[in-house]
Amino acid sequence: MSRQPIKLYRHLLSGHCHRVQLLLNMLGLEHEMVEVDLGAGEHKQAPFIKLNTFSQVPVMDDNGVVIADSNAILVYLAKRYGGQQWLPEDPEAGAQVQRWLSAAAGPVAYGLCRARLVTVFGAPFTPEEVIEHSHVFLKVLEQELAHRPFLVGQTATLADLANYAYVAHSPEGNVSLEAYPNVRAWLKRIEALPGFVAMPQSAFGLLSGQ
Ligand SMILES: N[C@@H](CCC(=O)N[C@@H](CS)C(=O)NCC(=O)O)C(=O)O
Repeated sequence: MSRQPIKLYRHLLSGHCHRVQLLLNMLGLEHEMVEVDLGAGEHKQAPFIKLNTFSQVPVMDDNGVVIADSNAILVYLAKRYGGQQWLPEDPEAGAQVQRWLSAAAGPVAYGLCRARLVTVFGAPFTPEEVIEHSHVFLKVLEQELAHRPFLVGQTATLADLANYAYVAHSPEGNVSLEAYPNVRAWLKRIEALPGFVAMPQSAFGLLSGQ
């Protein structure tokens, strides 16, 4: 049977989905998007729950290999198609990448992601609280990036792709990047990588008046 393009079940404005799109593009893998209508609750219906019991996008289907969870998908794609660059086998470098995947699933999800969910999707989180969490994370990121161009050394890895979207789009959640020059320079370095594709900007938060 001939190979089909990799399917990515996603929402266009989801940073979790965008990180997978980035890697698919950067690896030059043929793929197609399947838009999931979160607003209409499509992810809570039986056909989608069969793909991901957690009822969340993204989900990837690579010719019958179905993987849910953005970071799990990144790991799968890097190991299957990416060689050493994106997820090094070296125990120390690999652990450093994992540290940043955990940051993307932890402080980024509970801070920057939620701050944007409040403004873009009307989610019921307390703005002051999630904005404060966001700045705690950004301060750490700013310090870490004072020492190297990418999160785990001289070249981009999954660590950078997993953290990119919610940092880049933080103004949409009323989180300014003004005080973080190293972070802004890092975003530009990622945007200059071959295969980079942007997530559409939403005119909310600090961008609403522009
Ligand atoms: N840990 C998951 C989180 C994914 C996630 O939060 N997806 C959101 C969109 S950004 C979603 O599907 N939300 C719908 C819901 O939770 O009801 C991952 O990394 O894929």
